[in-house]
Amino acid sequence: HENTTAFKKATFGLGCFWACDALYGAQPGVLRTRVGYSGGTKSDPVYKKIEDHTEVIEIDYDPKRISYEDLLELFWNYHEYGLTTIVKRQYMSLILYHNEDQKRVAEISLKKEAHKRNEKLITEIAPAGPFYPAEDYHQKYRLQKYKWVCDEIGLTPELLQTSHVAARLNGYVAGVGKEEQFEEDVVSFGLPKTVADFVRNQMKENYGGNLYC
Ligand code: MHO
Repeated sequence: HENTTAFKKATFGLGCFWACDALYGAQPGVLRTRVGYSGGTKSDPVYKKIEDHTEVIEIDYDPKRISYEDLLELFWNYHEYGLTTIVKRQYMSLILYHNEDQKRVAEISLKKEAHKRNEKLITEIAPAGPFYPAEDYHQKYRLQKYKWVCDEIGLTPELLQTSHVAARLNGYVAGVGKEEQFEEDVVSFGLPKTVADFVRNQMKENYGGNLYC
């Protein structure tokens, strides 16, 4: 419940959601992520029939460790298709706010960013409505490429949407996140050596982030 938990929710669309999942998943202060369809009016969209919805990421975050402003900073800087080119609704630039405070911060942030770039940005800001989780195979897509890793640490389809460990590893394998942070996670999560070695190697290979679809 909004008022009884320290965590807050943020919902963004900034292109293919596989990339968003990896970008946000490994940020300190992010508890969990899941990808899905939102922002439209039709019921029960699916990947093959997304209707008027957009691919979005839903983030549960600890506002004491990462602010909404920080999340927006990442948002502005990681649009695969940029902020000025109109793309289909599936990949549109979209901020879905969960309360008036997020709305206000997002509007200010958009103005600032447009001013900084000296361009009109296509980003839309709207209230968050129903969120439809995407099919299992889209969740933690980067990590699921390595099925043996998911099996090794017991990631069920449900955990792919709820697990903090899954969110972080999905970011790490795409090259997001710092090495020191990863080494701390290896210890605190008790990652098996095979998994830790593999992820460490992926981080090196994708150093700096290999996000896009
Ligand atoms: N070009 C990507 C898009 C995937 S995405 C989840 C593909 O391989 O289908 O929209």
